[in-house]
Amino acid sequence: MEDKGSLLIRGGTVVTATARLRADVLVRSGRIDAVGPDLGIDEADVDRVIDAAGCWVMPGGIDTHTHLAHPIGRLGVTTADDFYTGTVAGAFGGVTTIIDFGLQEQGGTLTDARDHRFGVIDPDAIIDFGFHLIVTDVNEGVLAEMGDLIRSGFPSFKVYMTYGDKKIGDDDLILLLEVAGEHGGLIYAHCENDCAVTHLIERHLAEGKTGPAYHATSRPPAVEAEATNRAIMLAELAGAPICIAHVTSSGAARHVADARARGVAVAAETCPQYLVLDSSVYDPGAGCEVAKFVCSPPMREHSHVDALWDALADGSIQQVSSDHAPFRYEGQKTGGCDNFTQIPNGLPGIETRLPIVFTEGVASGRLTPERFVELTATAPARLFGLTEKGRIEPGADADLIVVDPEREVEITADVLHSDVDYSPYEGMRLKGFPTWTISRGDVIIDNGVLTAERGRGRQVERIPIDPANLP
Ligand code: DUC
Ligand code: ZN
Ligand code: ZN
Repeated sequence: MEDKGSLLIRGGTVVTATARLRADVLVRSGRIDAVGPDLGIDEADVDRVIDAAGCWVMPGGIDTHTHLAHPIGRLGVTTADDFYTGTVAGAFGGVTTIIDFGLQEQGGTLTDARDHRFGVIDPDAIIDFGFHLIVTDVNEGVLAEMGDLIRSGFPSFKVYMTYGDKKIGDDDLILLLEVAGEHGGLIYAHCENDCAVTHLIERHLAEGKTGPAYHATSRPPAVEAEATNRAIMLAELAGAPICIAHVTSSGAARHVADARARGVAVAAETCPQYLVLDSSVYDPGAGCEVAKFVCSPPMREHSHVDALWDALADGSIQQVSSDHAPFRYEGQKTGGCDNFTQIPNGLPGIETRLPIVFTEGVASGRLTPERFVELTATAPARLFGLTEKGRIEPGADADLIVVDPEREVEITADVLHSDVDYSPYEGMRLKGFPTWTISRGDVIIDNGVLTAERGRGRQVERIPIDPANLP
């Protein structure tokens, strides 16, 4: 692997969230040292030169929503990627930072959730990482811990408005929002109406509608739109910022856009699966194969797909993350062939996130290259308090990808690096995979070859969130 010395990336098109220019990038000691049209550096004076002619040089992707080595207690399964395979897959897909999760046990503290997670991540991660703390049990102790956690680099807290024993109610959500708002924290909310989901699941099962395809009809768009609006309203009431996780529907996107228009500090993300797949994946005729596409919220009818692209282009959704929650089809997803409630929810996607947004967004003309960078790197950094990442400027961490915009890859599970036996995107032809991925100046994917040492990833610095500074 490249050691920390100097690296010159010569002659590429540097794309940032605000500009595109032909420039060299000089990296020294893991940070960006200089960027300019012709830095006039003698190749003999640097340790390594990458010839980026014909390529785009962009900030490494920041994926703020991954579930690696994540236990789903109710079903007794854990996501199929650990922090090695998951971050390797990320690096091949141009990701240089992830923000994963630390789960509070019932009766446990958030500090324990944090400390437990370090031991799981540190030995394995090859890219930099942070994690959100998932609050499942709100009590006086938890509310008292939050200020110190926020000030010590853990400013974001995930909440589930549904999902069995992980769910919190509105009463607890208000308390969390108030405390987060007071100390510079950010609540990151999975929004689905739990009463409606529970009722619809029971009704489906009572009517014998148990196959995987019924997962989607048990969680229709109104379930998401209602909870999204409620979460935003509670945040407005508490005077706290909020980020809405994985927006999938036009109704939810409209609530976000309306709230932003009236000045509420709300941000939102969507994910690639909702941008290129639609509800046709839930074809009852496909039998158990449908389980490969079971995630929550589910994919929607095609009109919602168009609405999400519009929301990305017009700024009402600010970031694209993967919600990478990989499960193997054989042995994990197939556990629910006869009962959709037993299918672990989630799709693999850390490696294909940038290529999907690049291909379907930039190459197809829906997004500018600058907007691509904003959605996949610069905005996520700003939203979650990552001060050193997501931009190509002197002083920033040298987290970079070099992409040949014409190179196309046909997707199969075999060409990807996640520890799963399928891809939801089999057969798609995607551009936007990096030829080189650089993390803090180390070339970790070198012309398509993994060169990173296991465990080289570091915890990222994160600062409290200023609601006035949301993307
Ligand atoms: N949704 C999923 O489908 N998987 C992981 C968690 C989530 O919210
Ligand atoms: Zn979620
Ligand atoms: Zn998730």
